[in-house]
This record gives sequence, structure tokens and C-alpha cells, in this order.
Amino acid sequence: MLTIDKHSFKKAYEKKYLEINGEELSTGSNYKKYEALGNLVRDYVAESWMNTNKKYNSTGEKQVYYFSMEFLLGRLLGDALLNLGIRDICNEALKELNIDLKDLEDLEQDQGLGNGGLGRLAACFLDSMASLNIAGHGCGIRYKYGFFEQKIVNGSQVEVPDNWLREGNVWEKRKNDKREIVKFGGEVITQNINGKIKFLHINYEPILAVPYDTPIVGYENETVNTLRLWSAETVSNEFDFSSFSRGEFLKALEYKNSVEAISQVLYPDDTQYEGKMLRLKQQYFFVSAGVQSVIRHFKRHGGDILELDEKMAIHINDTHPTLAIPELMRILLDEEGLPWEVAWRITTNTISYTNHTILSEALEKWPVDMFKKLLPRIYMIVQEINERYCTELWNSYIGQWDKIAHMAILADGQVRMANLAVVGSHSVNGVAKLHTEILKKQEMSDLYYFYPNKFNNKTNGITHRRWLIKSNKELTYLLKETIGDSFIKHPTDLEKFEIFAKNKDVQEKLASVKRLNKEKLAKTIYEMKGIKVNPDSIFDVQIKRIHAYKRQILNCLRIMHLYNELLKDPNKDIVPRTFIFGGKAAPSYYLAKKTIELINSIADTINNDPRVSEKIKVVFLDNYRVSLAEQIIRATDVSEQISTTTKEASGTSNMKFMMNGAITIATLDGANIEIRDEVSDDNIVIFGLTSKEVLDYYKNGGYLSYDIYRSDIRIKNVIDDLMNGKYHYDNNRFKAIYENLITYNDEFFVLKDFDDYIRAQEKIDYLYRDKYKWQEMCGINIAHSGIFSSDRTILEYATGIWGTELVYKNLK
Ligand code: 26W
Repeated sequence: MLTIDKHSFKKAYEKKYLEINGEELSTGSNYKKYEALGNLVRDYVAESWMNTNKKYNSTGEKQVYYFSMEFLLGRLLGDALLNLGIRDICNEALKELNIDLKDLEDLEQDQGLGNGGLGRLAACFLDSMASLNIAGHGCGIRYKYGFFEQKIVNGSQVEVPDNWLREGNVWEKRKNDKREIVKFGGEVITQNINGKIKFLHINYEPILAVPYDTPIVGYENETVNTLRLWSAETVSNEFDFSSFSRGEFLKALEYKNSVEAISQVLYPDDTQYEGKMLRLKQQYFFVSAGVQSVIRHFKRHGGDILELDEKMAIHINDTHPTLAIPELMRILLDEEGLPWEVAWRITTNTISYTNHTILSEALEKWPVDMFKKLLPRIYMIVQEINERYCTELWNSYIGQWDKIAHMAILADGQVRMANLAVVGSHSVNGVAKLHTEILKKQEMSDLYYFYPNKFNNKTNGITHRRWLIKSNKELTYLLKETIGDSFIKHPTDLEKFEIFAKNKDVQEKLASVKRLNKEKLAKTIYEMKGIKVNPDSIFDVQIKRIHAYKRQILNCLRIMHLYNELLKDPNKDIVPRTFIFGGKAAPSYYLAKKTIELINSIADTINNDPRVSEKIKVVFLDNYRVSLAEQIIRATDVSEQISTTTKEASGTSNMKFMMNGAITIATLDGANIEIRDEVSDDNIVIFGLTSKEVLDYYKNGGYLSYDIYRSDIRIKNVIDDLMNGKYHYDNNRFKAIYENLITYNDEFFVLKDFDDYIRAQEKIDYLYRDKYKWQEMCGINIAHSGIFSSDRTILEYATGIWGTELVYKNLK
């Protein structure tokens, strides 16, 4: 923990401001003030960063490298201040200078280098590794453009590039001396050197990978780990203007652009896989640079290559970084000269893999032709891996060609990345109990029976430092006041709050914390959308990527139904509700974009109908992102986790909501099941098909959405309302949604679960009326949320997968 007093902080800040801007603080813009503060905080971090690295080098402790195409960090200033232990001092010092810290924090651009759950999980994991003194670092891509910015124009999503680096980034440090070369294309020739076959990669295109390092500050423990993101550049960056004829100069520029394209933009698709060459290039680019750099570092500090797997672990976040397996093999074989068996032992012991989805459309499979052309040596290695593996399969499953073909890495002209990831790693984990069971028994059952010991579960988690302490100061204060502050380092100590959940006085306080956060959100909503919402209404929230399986459409249909009921009976006795949505649709995902249009049309219709204005309001908040999530989650009463059972691998916003005292309405999917197990059925509202029922329908059929449409008049009415102009003058605007539900038989069982969902919502209405009981439920949710801290998850990875030594210094 940094020891600095308010006075010294103030002086240091004024000095830093002058140094950077060459002008007096009082005259400067808030942005300059933010920049100066960021620079000062980075200076404070610098020494611990250096010392942490020195320590790692001298102790030689095992290093973990978390390889991920996505890191969704959000803003870093508040996080760094909190973890350095200087947030209050900074706040007070700035106050004396007439600066509001919050105003400066709000100027920081979100670092949005991820699509959703998978990228945010990577960010939470980095925070937990640093806070638990685990030597764990991130490796990814420094996209010039992050996840697109979403604007809503006439009710539809419009994508705008996220130029997050425009104003610079105070947190990153370019490391020119740590550059690597990544080789694409060319050919491989074999040479016989002293009786040994050598593989020589020639005529390749070299690309320069330049790392930018961001410090990851642990919570009050002086540990600062590193997130290393790679940027693509041409090997020679100098243009000699005079020696180029005009044509050559333009060609050179064109070439420069094509190289830089590799780290230009994050693919905005989650769950929908497309075999795009540029994405394959991105994957090999960062994986090759990452593996080369960790091995170079390891050897420079005297590491023995034969002990690599004892000294480092590489974790691959979904299949996207799977090329780390053949890349590590290539280095061990071609550069270190190890025999295949030794290289394979080291590689499989080093690498571990997490699966994040069972949706088959998300499975990465690269066309062999493309793969071979772009990565000729890597392809040879994958072929060899496949051959040896298929021989093993053949020995176990003699004559069972179909099974072997199904399990193979290379088949049907494709490279199957999930199979390669399982074969080439020593651990394969799912992200919630149900998800892991489905992987083992359904999606990867053949692989599971062949390698039963590799499979394990690691239920996801979230960092309580960002999602409680930083983002909900009022609740944190109340918790400290009642149970002390041990939960900060030991989040399961939140359990101590359970007895207070019954205490009327605490319930009152809990209610006023929520009320305050709701007022703040109401203000934000008014500023963003011009919609006035009532902070005494139930804030009912669904924020996440827009996807058919997450069933925002189910939520829409019940709002439409409730609206119908209120029109029929304007005096219907309901607790007023504000329905809040947020989330981005993949730009090419038509149904998801239509869903956004539907939400916005429902909002327009309902919000402009004076007959219901005291009872319901609907809000779609544009440009959902980490910093907006922080504001919404602390102000939520009801958390919507309504995916079709079996489809949501885990979910992580469910955990954030629970930790902030929201009541979950949920299907028994992903980690919702484990939340239910923690809080019991009395403190969560469950509805819908079970996983067994869903799997049975998928297997045996028997579901007809049209029958439900015909037999349930409530459903018939709302479905007809999609097409009769009630919500939009263009009757065909929501035709795709109508067809999805009726013509194409409702793949995600929206109509099937409708009735039970309505019942569950009525139960919420009923429960909310008893203010004290409701607060008791909220308190119980908070008290049981500690197990969902990513600290617990990371400790499980550390002991169960990585085998990293635990340094408990900070945990006592
Ligand atoms: C285009 C290829 C592709 C495929 C899948 C891109 C991204 C994905 C991800 C696996 C999607 C994802 O983010 N999955 C989510 O991961 C979270 C963290 O484990 C889980 O909580 C979510 O349930 C899961 O949907």
C-alpha cells in the first residue's frame, strides 16, 4: 500500500500538471487534469511494477500467461486508485483544488477490447491474479479500434468506430526493445543437416509485433503484473521519400496499411463464427509473438527449456489462441531442436484451455487451404499432431471410423480448433457446473471419454473490487459499518451480513442505498434519453449482448402483455416498473438488430401513452459498456437472467447483480443454478424448462410453437401485435421476429416459457410489496455472493490447473 498524505499528493499533482502542460492548473481543461492525474498514478505504480518483475526474475516462480483475443478492461483510473489504497486521499486533495475526482474519472475512455462475457472475465481474472499475488499476465492484441460504439438512430443500431486511442492512453508503455517477428506465408523446405532433418521456413512475409504493456495493480499488495498487447507494424517503417517513384511509394503505403490491418479492429461477433483470413492472421500474430516473447524471457533469465512446463503455464481463453499449441511445438522442435515426444510433453503440460460456449455456430474451424497457405510450418505440425492422435484413437476404437472421423483434428477439409485445444492441453474446463456437465456428456462426450482426466469445472467469478467496492461506494460503506472490512480481502466473509439481513434498521439502510443509486441512474437516463423514470418503481434490468438465446424477445413479449393488461384495466394494481435494456448486436446479426428496434418501438409507444405513464416505462440505454454497467447494476432491483436453459455457459452479470443486492429472475441455466444453490429457492425466482426438458426436445422434437400461439390468447395477442402496426407504422418491421417465433418454430422456446415467466414476474410484484421482506432477500443475496468473487475462481485455477505456488502474504 502506498503511503502518501493529502498534502504531498496535492503538491505532486500540481507539479505533474505543470510538467505535462506547461501551464497553471487553475486554467486547464478537465481532460488535461485527468491526464495529469493518470500520469501521476502511473508514476506511483512504476516502482512496484519494476520491483514485481525483479522479484519474479529472482525467485523464478511459475509464471502464468493468460492468452486471450479479448480484454474488456473498462476504465482504469478508479481501479488503480482503489488498489493503490489512495482513493480517499486523492479525492480529498483534489477537492482542495476545486476538482471533483468523479468528473475526471468520467473523462476516461473505456478500454473496450472485448465483445462481452469472455473479454470481461479475462479482465476480472487479471485483477484477481494480481490481488492474490499470483504471477499472472495477460497477452492479447492492441486493437486500434475496440468494440464499436453503438448509436441508436430512429430506433435502430448504428455502428460507429471506437477510436479509443485518439486522445492517447496514459496506461500503456510501448516496449520497442521487446519486439518480435511473426512469419506468414512462404514455403517450408527440408534439409538434411548431419543426418538430422531440419525444416526451413523461406520466402515468408515478416511482420513486426510491437508490445504495449499496461500495469495490472493488485489490491494493496505492491504486486503489479503486466497485460501485454501486441500491435502489428511493417518490419521496416522508414520510407525514403526521394528514392521512391510515386507508384512505389503508394504501393509501400498500401503494404503498410495491409500489415497494420492485423491489429486494426476487434471482430464484433460473439458466438457467430466466420472463417475470415484476417481473424486467423490476428490469432497467429498475437499467439506467435506471445509465445516467442515468453520463451525469450524465460531463457534470458537462465531457464532450462526442458523445465519450461514447471516454470510457466499458458492458458488459452476459448479456442481463439489455440495456435499457441503448434507454435510452442514449432519453437521446441525447430529452434530448440528437441525430439517430438519431449516437445509434446512440455507443450501439453504447459497449455490449458477454457471452453466458453456450447453453441455449435461458435466453433472455430479453419479451411485447410487457407490455413496451409498462411501458416505452412504450423500446418505441418498440426498434421503430425493429428496423425499421432488418430493412431491412438485407432488403437482404442478399432474399426470405428465414424467416431474417429468425428474426433479428428483435421477432417472435411477443415482444422477443428476445439479438438486441437483438447488434444494439445492438459486441462479442459467449463465455466459453470451445468456447462461442464453438458460439455462432458453431450458436446465433447467422445473427447471426454477418451481423456476423462483432462475435464474439470471452474465456475466463473467477478472481481468484487470493481463490481462492489469501486462501483457501489454506498453499499460498501454500509457493509463495512455492519460487518467490518474483512470481506475486502476475504469476499466469502460477506456471509457475516446474513444475520443483519433480518435487521429492520439495516433493511432501511439497504433500501436507502438502493434508492440513492436509483436516483443517480434516473438522472443518467434523463440525460441520455430525456425519459423521466420514477426511482420508486421497480428497476427491472436486462443488460447483455443481444442474442436470440438470451431471449430479450421473451422480455419484450411480457412487457407487451402487461401493456395490454393495463389498457384493458387502467386500474390494475401493479407496482410501477421501469424496464431497462442495454446491449449491442453483432453488425451482421439481423434478428438481434430487429430485437433492438422492437425494444425501442415498445419504449416509444409505452412512454408516450399517458394511460400507463404512472405505471410502466421502457428504456434502451445506448452504447452498453463496462462503465455504464457499473452505474446500472448498483441501481437494479430485478436482474433478468432468462436464457434458454443449456445455452448460457455461465453468465457473469448475474453474479454482479446479486452482489449489489438485486433479486434474480432466472431459468436454471449456467451459473444461475449455483446462485440458486447459494441463496435457496426463497431468495431467487426461478421459471422455465429444465435442461433435461430442453435437451429432450432438441433430441426428440415434439415442440410446436404454433400450438401455443393458438391456444394461449395472451400469446396470440402479443404475437399479432408484432404485425398489426401497434408498435410501428411499418407492419413488416418485426416480421423477422414473428417468423422466428411462429414460422421457424421458436428455436429458443420463448413461447413455451412465456406462461411460467409471467407467473414469475407476478411473484416479483408480490414480493416487492413487502419492503422489509424484499430487503431481507437482497441482503441474503449480498451475503452469499462472496463465492462468486473471481478470487475464488482464480484460486481454483491456480491450484487445480496451473500449479502455481500461492503466496498468502496478502491474504492473512
Ligand atoms: C466468433 C467466434 C466467437 C465464439 C465465441 C467469439 C466469441 C465467443 C465467446 C465464447 C462468447 C462468450 O463471450 N461467451 C461467454 O463467456 C462468458 C465467460 O465465460 C460466459 O459467462 C457466458 O455465458 C458465455 O456466453
